[in-house]
Amino acid sequence: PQAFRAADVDENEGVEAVDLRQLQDFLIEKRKQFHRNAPEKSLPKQNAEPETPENTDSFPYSDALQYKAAPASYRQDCPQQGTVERLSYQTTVYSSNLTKSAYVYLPYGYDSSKQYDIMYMMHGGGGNESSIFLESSVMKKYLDHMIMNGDIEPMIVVTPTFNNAAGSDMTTNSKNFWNELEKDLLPAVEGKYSTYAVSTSAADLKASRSHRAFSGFSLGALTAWYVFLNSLDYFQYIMPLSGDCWAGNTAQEKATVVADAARQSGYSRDEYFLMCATGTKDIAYAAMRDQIEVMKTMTDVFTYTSDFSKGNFYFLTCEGGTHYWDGYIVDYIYDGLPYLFHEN
Ligand code: FER
Repeated sequence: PQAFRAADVDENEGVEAVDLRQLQDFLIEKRKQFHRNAPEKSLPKQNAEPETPENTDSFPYSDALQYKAAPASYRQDCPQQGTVERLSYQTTVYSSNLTKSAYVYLPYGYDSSKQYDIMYMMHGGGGNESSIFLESSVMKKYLDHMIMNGDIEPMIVVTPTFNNAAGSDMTTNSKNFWNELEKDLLPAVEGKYSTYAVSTSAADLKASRSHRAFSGFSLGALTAWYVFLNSLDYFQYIMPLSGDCWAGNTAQEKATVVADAARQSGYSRDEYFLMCATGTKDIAYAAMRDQIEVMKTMTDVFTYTSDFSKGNFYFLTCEGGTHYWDGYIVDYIYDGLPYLFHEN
C-alpha cells in the first residue's frame, strides 16, 4: 500500500497511466512537480469555491517552446477514448433565427459531477462543424492520448462553425462569430456539459473565463483573433493557428487593433494569453510573423515568452510547416494546448 501511495503522484487514490507518465517525465527531468488530480479539484458546481488568484498549479513551462510532432502512436486508436456528440442549438443573432449544430468532445470518463476546462475550436475556410472531429480523426485521437498520458487534464473541446444561412461571405461570418458564440453557443454548450460556469448567465460565463479557450485554424484563426478583440471577458486563452488578424491593412495596424483590445479589456497581462503558431512554409506565415513582430514591441500589454507564469504571448513556428491540418496544425495543438489553463 505504501508503494501504491507513492506511485499515486496525482493523489487521486488510484495509480493510472497518468501517474506513470508523470513519474516518467519527473525521472527524465521534464517535470519538476506533479499535477494533483485529487477529487476536491473537481467539486460539484454548487460547492465550488470562488477562484483564488493564487496559482497552485506549477506547470513545467519552457520559456521558448519548440515545435515537436506528437509521437506516432498518437495517430492510432487510443485505449481510453472520449466521445464526440452532436449538439443542436438555436441562434438568434442573425436576420433570421437559425438552428445550428456543433460537435462536442467529452473526455474518457466524463463525469457531470466534475468541472472541466473547455476549448472552442474553429475550422478553416470551406470547412464546417464536422471538419475537425468527423472528416479527420487525428484531433480526437490526439486528445484521447494527451489526456490518457497526462499531457493535459481531461477537458471538453467544441467545434462549431461560422457558416450560417443568414450570413454573408466566409470572412464576415468568421469575424462576427464571437457574437453568436457569446449569446447562443456558450449557453447551449455549458448549460448541458459540466464546465466551470456555475450557470449560463453572462456573469457566470465571464467568471469562469480562466477555464475557457478559443482556437482556430486559418479563417478560423481569424475568428480567434476577433474573439480576442471582442470576447476577452469570456476567454482567457486564445490560440490562433496559421492565420493573422485581418483588422487592418498593415502589420502595424493589425498589431495596434489587437493591443488596443487588450488595453481596453481592463484585464492585466496575467489574465489573457495568446499562443500563436504556424509553419515557415504556411501561406499565413509572413503576415502572421509581421503582425507578431510588431506586437512584441507593445510591451505594455504583451510579454513575449511561452512561460505563461511570466508572460502572455508566444509564436510557435515549425520549420517547413505548411497550411495542412492533419500534417502540421494538429501538432501545434499538441505542443501548445498543454501550456493553457494553468494560470487560474
Ligand atoms: C492567413 C492566410 C490564409 C489567414 C487566412 C487564410 C486569417 C485563409 C485562407 C483560405 O481560407 O483560403 O493569414 O489569416
